[in-house]
Amino acid sequence: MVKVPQGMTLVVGLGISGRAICRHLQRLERPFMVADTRAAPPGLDDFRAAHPGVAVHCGPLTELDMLDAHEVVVSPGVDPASPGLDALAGRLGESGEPFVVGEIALFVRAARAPIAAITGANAKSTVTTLLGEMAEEAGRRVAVGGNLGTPALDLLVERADAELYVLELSSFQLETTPRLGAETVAFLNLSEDHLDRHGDLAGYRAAKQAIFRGARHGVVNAEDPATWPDTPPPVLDRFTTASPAFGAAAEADEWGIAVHDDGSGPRDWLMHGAVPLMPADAVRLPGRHNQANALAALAMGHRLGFELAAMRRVLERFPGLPHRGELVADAGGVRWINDSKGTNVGATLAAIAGLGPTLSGRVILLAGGEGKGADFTPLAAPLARHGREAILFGRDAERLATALDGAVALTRVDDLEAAMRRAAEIAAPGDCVLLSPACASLDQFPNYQVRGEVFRAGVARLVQETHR
Ligand code: UMA
Ligand code: ADP
Repeated sequence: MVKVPQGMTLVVGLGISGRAICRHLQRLERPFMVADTRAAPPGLDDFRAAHPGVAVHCGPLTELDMLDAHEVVVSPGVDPASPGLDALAGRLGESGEPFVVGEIALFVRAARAPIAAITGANAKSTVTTLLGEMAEEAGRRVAVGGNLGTPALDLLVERADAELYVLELSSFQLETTPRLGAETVAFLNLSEDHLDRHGDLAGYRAAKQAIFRGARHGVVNAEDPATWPDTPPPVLDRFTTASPAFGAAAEADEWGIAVHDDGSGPRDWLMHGAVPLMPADAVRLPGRHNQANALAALAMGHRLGFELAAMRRVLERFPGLPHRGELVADAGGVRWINDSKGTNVGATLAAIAGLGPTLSGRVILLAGGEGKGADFTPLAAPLARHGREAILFGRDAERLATALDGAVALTRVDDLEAAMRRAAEIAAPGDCVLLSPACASLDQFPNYQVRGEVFRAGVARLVQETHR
């Protein structure tokens, strides 16, 4: 048994978040040591060089006696219920907070500017980026990060002059944050993801509900009751892709989409209650699901006092993030779309339902990988309506095939490259080849970005071959 010395903070995980936690503790001049469950975590030598004299334990956490530690700060990828940590559940530290916390708990203690935080199963990065750009366009000194980009604790030094923090927060980060106390938060949507960690959808939802703790303003999805708070903040707004309720009919301020005529003819507009904001088709991001994302960002930006004109300019120009519904090629009448970030069923559903109705042909779906225990059957109905074929690869190809059996033609292949070759053979003009795997990539790729890049490179090759 290795004893964590009296009063020392234990940092668990030597990844991006763990290293940011170590840098923060070093700045605070707090003594700490580090544990990683792997025998030889990558980058260990670099870490030792950056933190000489800091003890590092590699191997099972059950080999550590943590009881005399000051507190334990876990990386998001580390389950607080895992062996070695499970016995500490419910125990309080010297500060009165839980003994086991995460990076965001340390961030909340140190941050000196208001926080705007975004969670959901999908669209977090898109809404976080939109709100960050809106803040900049409105002239605010803003720091953007969290689960996306720069770790939250590094923002404290990289943007020490920030007057606003915009954070994307995952369920893993929220689960270990006792009280966020944000100025404004959004819970965008909920669908199955990370069930291998949270057990079931109720467990996943409960972790995300932590975003509302101490919040002064919240934004939720009127069409997705799972996002509604168990304990509502003082002010709550809702967004919907239908007409927003307003006046006496509204339970909360609603942001939605309704037909409006500004003199140039009736068309769909984004609305704040009865107030028209901008034509829906002026939002550069494609599809109804992205208009919902725009409304969530507008509701948060309004609360933060950004002027509408600045927020509109951002929505009119923002082209989207890579690997999220990204048009890679339009060749021979066939569109090739990279939605490699579609790592769960909810995201793939949104992609098929958003794209399907816009096509003269049909969707050829490339899907598969690590399904994280999800139920794939919700994909059957939209594929029956819009699909030409689903080409399946990766570890959970068989489970996908069982769920989609009878809904759409199915082909099983070994990997993404083979899936793309098959798609090129069967695609007809008007079709869309959509990589939206509904699965994590880790069985065959280092991450979803590499999967998306393999797709991009493969499309470029296929397009060149067919036009030679
Ligand atoms: N580790 C252990 N034991 C474990 C699990 C992990 O020792 O049981 C160690 C690993 O060996 C590794 C380190 O901890 O050395 C990795 O930690 P981590 O998995 O927590 O990942 P980080 O590199 O610290 O990155 C994390 C987030 N990753 C996860 O939540 C899985 C990053 O989000 C985030 O950007 C970063 O902190 C900074 O906040 C990525 C992600 O995939 C983008 N997030 C998930 C998602 O978006 O779906 C939630
Ligand atoms: P996150 O950070 O939550 O993973 P991203 O903005 O990176 O979110 O998008 C992830 C996936 O969700 C992409 O595949 C994208 O096409 C899809 N998506 C975007 N908007 C929505 C929405 N409103 N509902 C469901 N899925 C969406």
